Amino acid sequence: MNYKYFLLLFCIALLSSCGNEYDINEYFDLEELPGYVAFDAPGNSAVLDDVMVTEDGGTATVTIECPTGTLSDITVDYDFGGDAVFGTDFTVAGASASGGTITVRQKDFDVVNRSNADLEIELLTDGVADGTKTLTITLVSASNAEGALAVGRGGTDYLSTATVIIEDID
Ligand SMILES: [Ca+2]
Repeated sequence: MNYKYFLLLFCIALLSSCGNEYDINEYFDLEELPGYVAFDAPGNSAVLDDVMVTEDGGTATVTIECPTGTLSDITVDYDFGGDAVFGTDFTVAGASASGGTITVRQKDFDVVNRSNADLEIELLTDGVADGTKTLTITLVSASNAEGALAVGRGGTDYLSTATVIIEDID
């Protein structure tokens, strides 16, 4: 017998000992990351700067993202707040005075692979000197085919509200 034979036996014994007895859960506390949707802030900031626009500025855009990724499209409900009036100071396609719904599609990725959707706010001029108006958009709920997702970063209040300041031009 030569040593290669023993080496081979040794390797087989070693490999078979690896088997399925190794249970990763004994070594790591594995927990599924809770999914959430939140407004996208530049960089990794947890604070979203107010979006400053004038009433003749055309369109303001805020982005809603799902950094945790999603296996199916996410339906996101949002509410409007502030003293900006829907239909007078701004409008959003498909929305009503209280708010609306936007879909974060599973297949729409940005460069860092986060599913995201742009919410476009059309600004309206009114020909009236009515001062600066504030519009807040607050994420209320989100769900995909797998179930409910949290809103705000990691389910907190961070990045759950976007504020648009609409300056008067009259
Ligand atoms: Ca005005």
